[in-house]
Amino acid sequence: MKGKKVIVAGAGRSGLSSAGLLLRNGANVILFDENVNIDKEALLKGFSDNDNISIVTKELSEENLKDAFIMVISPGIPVDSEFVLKVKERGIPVWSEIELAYYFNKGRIAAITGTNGKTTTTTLVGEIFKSYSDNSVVVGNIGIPFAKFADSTDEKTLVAAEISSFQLETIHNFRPEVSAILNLTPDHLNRHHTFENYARAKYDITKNQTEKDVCVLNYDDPETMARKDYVEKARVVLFSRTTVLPSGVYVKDGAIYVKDTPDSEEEFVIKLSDILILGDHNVENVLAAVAVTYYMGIPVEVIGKVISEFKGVEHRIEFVRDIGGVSYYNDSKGTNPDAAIKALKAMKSTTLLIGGGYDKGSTYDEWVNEFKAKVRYLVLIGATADAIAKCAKNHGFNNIVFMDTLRDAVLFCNEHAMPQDSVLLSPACASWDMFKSYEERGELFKKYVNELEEPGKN
Ligand code: UMA
Repeated sequence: MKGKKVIVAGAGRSGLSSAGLLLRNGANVILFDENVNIDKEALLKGFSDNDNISIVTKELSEENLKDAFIMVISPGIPVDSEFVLKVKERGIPVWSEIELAYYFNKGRIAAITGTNGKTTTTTLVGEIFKSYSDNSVVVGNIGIPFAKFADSTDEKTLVAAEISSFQLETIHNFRPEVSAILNLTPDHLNRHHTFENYARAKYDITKNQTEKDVCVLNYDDPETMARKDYVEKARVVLFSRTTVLPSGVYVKDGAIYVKDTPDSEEEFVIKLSDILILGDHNVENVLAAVAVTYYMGIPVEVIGKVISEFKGVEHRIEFVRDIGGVSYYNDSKGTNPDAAIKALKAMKSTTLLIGGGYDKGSTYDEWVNEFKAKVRYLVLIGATADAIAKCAKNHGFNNIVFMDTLRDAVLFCNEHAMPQDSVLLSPACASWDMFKSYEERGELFKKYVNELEEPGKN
């Protein structure tokens, strides 16, 4: 990259880390963002005076494109945006940030994708790596760009990478040693247009893997299994919560076992009763993490011990507070109907559900079907509020209220919840209509909940 002109598109987390990585390695960077309101000066301050970087907004000029070596795009930028197509027409290769990071990476990569459970599984894999080695990183869609650390890895670095479909659309050589596809349900259809395109993008995580590599798949997920032949060369390893497999990772008599081949001895990993994170979907996440780390060479004793101490991740069915017998849960990471169904199922009592947000083109019927006797009120916010309300009414659910802000939604729930109820923020939608990210939405929810007064206190 030394002396090369590289366009980095998107001045968010991914783009800033890409620019930093490129500058450290001698490239001349044009940081481009379509948003004319970004604060160029503040962004430039993040780089040193002698860095070879300029910032361009709105659109790329002919001069900008001239002699560009590659363009690195942030995951939030659709590959069919006008400027991306223009760049491609010029013959300028378009790389995802993950591809750029891979170019500089020397470490051993375990890459995890799937519709749901990615963050929990990647975090657990990262914890297992950390316990085994003092040379490991957790990166990717989880919020820490791979580009930030790629050039400080060495041959021994264990990399736990959460990878999204957006990031996979523009990989070229990215090749994890172990990949995992946890499950596939419709998500991001406004971006990928069809479920098949989305599933293909996920399976692209395996496209450069060789016979030496492993791809971990969920035996219990029909959409994933229906496409297992998309894996061209990697060895497929299955995990199952419901079936004792001839080989792979599975549950038997209330415990998790791993068995390398049908002829090998089965190895005990952990009893289900020793797992702290709740719900069947979390058992699946644990099984996936066992498979990934086992095939990265981590001893089962280490894997079992770390799982027994793992308490889960922020914004995913996260208990916030009990107020007068009402339990508040933050599931801001429930950004699609499938994730939101899992969170609702995990609630043990009648629930006041806060939902709605950015419109990704999802359908809500399956989610709404779960409301039945469980949801006391559906409190809707955001761009999808009307569509969700319409869908709920079609399914005979009418206890719906609309609120302008998340704070108002929390206040409504506080006023209307009865002792023993749960209040759950699990929007089934992305956050981008009202918030910067699901993290911001979750942090604000927790802030508003923590500001509520205990009953009887005036
Ligand atoms: N921009 C444009 N044109 C566009 C779209 C965006 O110029 O068409 C600009 C915006 O003005 C903004 C920048 O691009 O300045 C934002 O880029 P981005 O949306 O890629 O956001 P980042 O901050 O770089 O965060 C990205 C991921 N975001 C998305 O995939 C939307 C983060 O995943 C990821 O954690 C981060 O890189 C680090 O790798 C978030 C996410 O929501 C958590 N992911 C989706 C999900 O999990 O469902 C896929």
